[in-house]
Amino acid sequence: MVQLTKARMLQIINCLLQRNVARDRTQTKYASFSEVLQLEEKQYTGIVSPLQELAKYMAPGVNTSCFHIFSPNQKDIKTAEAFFIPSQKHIIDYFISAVRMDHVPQLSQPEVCFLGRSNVGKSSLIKALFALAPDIEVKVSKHPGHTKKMNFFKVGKVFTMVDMPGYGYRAPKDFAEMVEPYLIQRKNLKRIFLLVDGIIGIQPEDHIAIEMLEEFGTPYVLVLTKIDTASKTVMAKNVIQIHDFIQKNTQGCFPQVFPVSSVYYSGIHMLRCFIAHVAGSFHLSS
Ligand SMILES: Nc1nc2c(ncn2[C@@H]2O[C@H](COP(=O)(O)OP(=O)(O)OP(=O)(O)O)[C@@H](O)[C@H]2O)c(=O)[nH]1
Ligand SMILES: [Mg+2]
Repeated sequence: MVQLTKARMLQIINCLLQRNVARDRTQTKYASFSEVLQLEEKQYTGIVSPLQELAKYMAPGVNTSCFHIFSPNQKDIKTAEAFFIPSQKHIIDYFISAVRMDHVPQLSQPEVCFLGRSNVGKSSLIKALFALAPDIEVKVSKHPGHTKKMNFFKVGKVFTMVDMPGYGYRAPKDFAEMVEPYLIQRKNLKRIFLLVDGIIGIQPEDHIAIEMLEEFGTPYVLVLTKIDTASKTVMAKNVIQIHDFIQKNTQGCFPQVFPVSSVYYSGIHMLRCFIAHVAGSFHLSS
């Protein structure tokens, strides 16, 4: 196991957990799972399992059973992380961009895609998931409507991840013509990750997207983004409301949400493990 110096440990803690320090995102450091394992329990939980961290801010008696549906152990998380580390034999790279389904080559490897309102944090999330492959360029912008095409990234021969253009404000005009055929026809699409802003919750445009996914029948999962921008109490309330919504109104949605911060990498190790799992890359040992 990698031994951390005290200075490096402090740097990780500062970068990942302090919300009140002036932020210089270019200097936020990613901590590998081996490094996170050496942090104190509270810090470990905050980074690896934001849901469990938020459970502490909920009233006694709130049903948190759906927080443990996907509950990998440390060995599983470590195994999943290895898929996101590039090597000569396991090349992780941008593959192709497409604006039409017929521009996308058929691939046999499983695929997952990231969908959501413009500016919700799709590209940032993919960039954070690829933190161990820093040569990959994933373009992020503070201006909504930045990603205009479906951008495919190959994770070796194991699976592919697709960054979608956003819907809603400043969406590409041909969003529906581009994205709907992909969602309906793509045979190797294993899971849709629908990103919802963790602070403002499910918006009217997201309800339309959820209705559409329910109709298409492809399994999907909600990822709550930007959790670093609100207090834990606000996030805890939102998580309860969203779980309640999923339980009452959806069939195809995974009953557990994945809260993430792409700035502080909270929830990223867990989400990698879920992606590798739904792509069929490995079986959980737990
Ligand atoms: N604080 C914080 N900001 C974030 C996070 N994720 C993304 N952002 C910011 O949100 C803005 C939009 O991020 P993008 O990743 O480009 O959003 P997108 O969903 O890909 O947007 P489109 O391509 O326009 O659909 C950028 O300014 C990001 O820095 C996060 O976890 N925390
Ligand atoms: Mg984008």
